[in-house]
Amino acid sequence: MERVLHTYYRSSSAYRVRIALNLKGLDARHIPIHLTRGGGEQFSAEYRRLNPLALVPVLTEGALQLSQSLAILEYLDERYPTPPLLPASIEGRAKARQLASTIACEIHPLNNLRVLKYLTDKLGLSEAAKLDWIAHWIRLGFEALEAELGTSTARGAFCVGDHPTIADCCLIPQLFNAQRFRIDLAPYPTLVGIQGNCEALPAFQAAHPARQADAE
Ligand SMILES: N[C@@H](CCC(=O)N[C@@H](CS)C(=O)NCC(=O)O)C(=O)O
Repeated sequence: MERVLHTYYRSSSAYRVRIALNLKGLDARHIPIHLTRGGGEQFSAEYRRLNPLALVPVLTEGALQLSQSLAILEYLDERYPTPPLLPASIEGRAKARQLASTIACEIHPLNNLRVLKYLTDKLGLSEAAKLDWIAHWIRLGFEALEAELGTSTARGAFCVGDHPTIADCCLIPQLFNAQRFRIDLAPYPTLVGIQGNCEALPAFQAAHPARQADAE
C-alpha cells in the first residue's frame, strides 16, 4: 500500500506530519505542493480534489485521503501504535492534545499564508504591520506555552514526559516558524530546551525544512 505525503518544505503543518512519520519509521513518497509558485499549486483543480480547503498537508494511504495534520497524527498513532505519539495515561494524552491544539488552533491559523495575504492584499496592511501581526500571535501563544510548560510536573525531556508526543510534533515546526520571522526566543527557555532535546533526534532532523527535496 503506497503512502504519499503532499507537502511543502516550509509548511509547519506538513513538518508536523514528517516528524511523526519519521518517529514511527514510516516511509512516504513526497509530492511537493508549492504554495506560492504560479499563484499557489494548492489551488489547482487536481489538488482541490484531494483537499477542497486547498491546504497542505494531505496524506494518502491506499484509499484513505486525509487532511488536517492533527487528524493525520492521530491516525498514524492508531494505525501504527509503536512508538506511541501519545503518553500512556489518560491525563497525559489529554495534556499532549491540549498543547498540540494550542499551537495548531490558536497560533498557526492566524499566521497562515492565506490569512497574511488577506491582510496585505485585501486590507492593505503594510509589510511591517504584517510582521507585527505574525510576531503578536506567536508571542501570545508562546507566553502561554512557556507559562504552562515552565511549571508543568508532567513535562520531561519533551512537552509531556520523556518521549516525543504530538505536542512536540507541533511545537518544533512552530519554533522554526518563529525563528524564520526572527522572533526572539529568549523569553521562552523551556520551549527552547524542549527544542534542543527534539532536534537531537534523527526523526526531527530529517523532517527539517532545510532537509527536504523541495527546499529552496
Ligand atoms: N489546520 C490545518 C492547517 C493547514 C495549513 O494551514 N497549511 C498551510 C501551510 S502550513 C497551507 O497550506 N497554506 C496555504 C495557503 O494559505 O494558501 C492542518 O493542521 O493541516
